[in-house]
Amino acid sequence: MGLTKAEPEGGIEMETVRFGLVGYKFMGKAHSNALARIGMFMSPDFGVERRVLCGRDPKGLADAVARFGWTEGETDWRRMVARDDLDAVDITAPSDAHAVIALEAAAHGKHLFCEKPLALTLADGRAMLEAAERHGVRHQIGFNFRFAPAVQLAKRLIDQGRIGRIFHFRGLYLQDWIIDPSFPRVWRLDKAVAGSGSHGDLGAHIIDLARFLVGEPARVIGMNRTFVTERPLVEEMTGLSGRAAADAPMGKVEVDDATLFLAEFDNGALGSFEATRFAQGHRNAMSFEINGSLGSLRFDVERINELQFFDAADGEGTQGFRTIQCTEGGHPYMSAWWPAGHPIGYEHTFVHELYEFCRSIVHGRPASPGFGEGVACSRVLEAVDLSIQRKAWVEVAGL
Ligand code: SOE
Repeated sequence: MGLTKAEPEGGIEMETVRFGLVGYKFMGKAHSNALARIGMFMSPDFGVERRVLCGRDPKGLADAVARFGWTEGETDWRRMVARDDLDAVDITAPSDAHAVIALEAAAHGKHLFCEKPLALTLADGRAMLEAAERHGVRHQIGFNFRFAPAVQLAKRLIDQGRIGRIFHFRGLYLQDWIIDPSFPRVWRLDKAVAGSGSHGDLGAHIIDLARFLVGEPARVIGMNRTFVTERPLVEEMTGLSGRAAADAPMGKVEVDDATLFLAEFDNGALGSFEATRFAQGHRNAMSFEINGSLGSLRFDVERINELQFFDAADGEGTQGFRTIQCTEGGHPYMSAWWPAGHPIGYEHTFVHELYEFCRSIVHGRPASPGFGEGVACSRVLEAVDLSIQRKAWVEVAGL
């Protein structure tokens, strides 16, 4: 699958990755912004083109095409993925559409980027991975927090052995946007569309970070709760907001509002995971702490530029968690942005992940994290669900 050769600019031929994007709400906006920033900040040896934006509502789509800088709008994703003037398809549609779009786009030889969770089921995720591999296309899943420089530093310190043998991983993803029972049943609360609630939407991120930084959860046991079991059916929704008519009919909520679980990792470390949308006061608080024999690390997305590091090698009287500002040129991606000390934010993690995805396409190498990481995450998600049903530990490897 060749890439277009843009018109030589000053005699330098650039390859251009031409994107189709499915979805223009919250994640579609984040991805549109990211694709627009790559050329300006990441100084790539390739171009990135926002060619076709796809969405169901013609009016909303036309507005998004204009505001997010896309060349065209398309209401039929099947027509879009069949186009021969696209190299990559980026899927930010609700989770129930991930597999069907990815399978068809792969069959048309399109490189694939897909938001998390990979699919509604482990089986669908496996089918997406198999199709991408069979059709020889690059594939990457949107675990964007891996691309925060502070998380990359945590990975580097762990790989260097700076915190030694790991005993604990503690992951939290706390939100509170649906604590009001009158908040309507948007797609993230509809089991048929989202598959799960906080578990797949938020838990997926902390599971992925645990796998990225600590190891493989080998066995898990969990519990969950749906605190509000019915909500007004939604008229119109966007991202995390929604509006329901005063006399809207009510619909059952069958997804989890909170899921907590324990894990034993393959390397003997212990893990605790909490994903909830009912943590009053926490709008989007994702954090983790890792404790080892030689030190500890703490990360909190609300302080996304910082990594807290406790180094047991520090002398008596000088020990304590130090705060490392990961805003200097030596930290991954930071030299692309601003001078030392100027912080970046949540949206920059999307720029970094999509930049790496484009590089994998242009340089012909596997993208990371690939769909295989999404499948591994889905195995943990499903093992936890099984453990809740069985009220017993479940071995992840068996799935
Ligand atoms: C909604 O809970 C959401 O947008 C998630 O879907 C994202 O993955 C997370 O980063 C922010 O919150």
